[in-house]
Amino acid sequence: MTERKPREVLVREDLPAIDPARLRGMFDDLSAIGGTPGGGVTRLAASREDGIARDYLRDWLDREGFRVHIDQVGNIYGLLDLAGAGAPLILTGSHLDSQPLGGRFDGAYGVVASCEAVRSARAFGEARSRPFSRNLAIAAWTNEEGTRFQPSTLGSSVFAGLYETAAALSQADRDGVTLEQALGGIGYLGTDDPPSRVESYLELHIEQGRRLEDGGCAIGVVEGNWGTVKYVADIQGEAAHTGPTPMKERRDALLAAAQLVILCRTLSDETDGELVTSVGRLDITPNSTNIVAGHVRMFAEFRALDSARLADGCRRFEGAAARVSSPGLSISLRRTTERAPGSFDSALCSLVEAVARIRGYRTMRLHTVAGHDAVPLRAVCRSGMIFVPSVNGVSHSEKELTRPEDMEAGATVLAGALYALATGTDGL
Ligand code: HGY
Ligand code: MN
Ligand code: MN
Repeated sequence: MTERKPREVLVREDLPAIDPARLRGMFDDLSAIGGTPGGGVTRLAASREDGIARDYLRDWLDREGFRVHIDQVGNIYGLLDLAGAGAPLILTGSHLDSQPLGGRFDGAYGVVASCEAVRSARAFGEARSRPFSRNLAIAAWTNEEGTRFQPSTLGSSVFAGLYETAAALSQADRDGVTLEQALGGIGYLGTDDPPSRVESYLELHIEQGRRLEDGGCAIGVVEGNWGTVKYVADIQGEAAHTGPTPMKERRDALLAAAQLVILCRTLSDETDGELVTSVGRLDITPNSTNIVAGHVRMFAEFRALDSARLADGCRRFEGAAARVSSPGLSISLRRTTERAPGSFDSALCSLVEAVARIRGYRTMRLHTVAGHDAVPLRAVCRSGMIFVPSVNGVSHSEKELTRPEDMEAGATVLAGALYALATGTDGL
């Protein structure tokens, strides 16, 4: 039999709708947990606020009849046995942790929409007494953001076997608190096995860029990801009085860091934006108004779609860092994240595109510059992503915004794709 494409197999009557009011209500509840006066959230991984958000999700999963598993790095799984215990699994989800003074939508929208989409797909299937051939599950991944603990996408990378559990749990934040201690402190140091037999993972997320908005499209079909390299540099100089210390005797760690910050931007400017770079955090010691900085820990990151472009930028940065050293001033540089450019599953892209078009949404194919849990998941199953527009492309900011109609569109497409995958009507 010739393979039939989703668009020939799927029909509108075969797709579940979602309840926009329920979606909005759950999203508003979650946005209030760690909500900030500026309209964003601060819900760092394994913080007290993250614990409250996790409790909220777990209570919802319990009420809706999911089996809840928590694994050794605090990943939360809500499992629905719709097709029997040994059936393959269709997984969806995202992350609850946020940036400091971050946006309400990044991660949390995907988790809430996954809940609404799976709930709707189950009800739709049961109402039509159409047998499910796969089980459905929702995941909330630990420490996707990589702001409190490095690297980012930590929980999903452990799930995918790309990062050792013990190494993940030993990661410490800037106050020396380990992930293990923090998860223990909020009651999410789990012991359950993560789910197995995961056939496909589909993540809904805000675009965090402005291509969909500029293109007038409601749904992004994410074909792949940019590559990313993230660094931590420790620059060791000498603390000294900012007054009497002769300038030529100063070993100023902050001056050295500043030179590297400017270099990062120069390297990007030379590529006309094909390489994006940033230094978003400097930890200065002693960090006093009148002490020459003795030590600086600097967090830098490089991203590009083209791996050669990324490698060239990193090579030049690493070369310059090596030249920063001078008598009394040293630098050590290490990579905390290395994410190669890659592609998501093309059949999942076709399915998302078909569902969106049947639902009447304009689509655009694009790549993600931001990292997501769907990237490490590629190592263990078919993995795909759906984007919805970010107003003005703003993210990792309290101003982050996605319009209600776009939130609804994303959840509707996710519900349709999950239902098609779980009933084997996807035509893949
Ligand atoms: O893109 C990032 O740095 C994060 O993993 N979302
Ligand atoms: Mn995210
Ligand atoms: Mn983010």
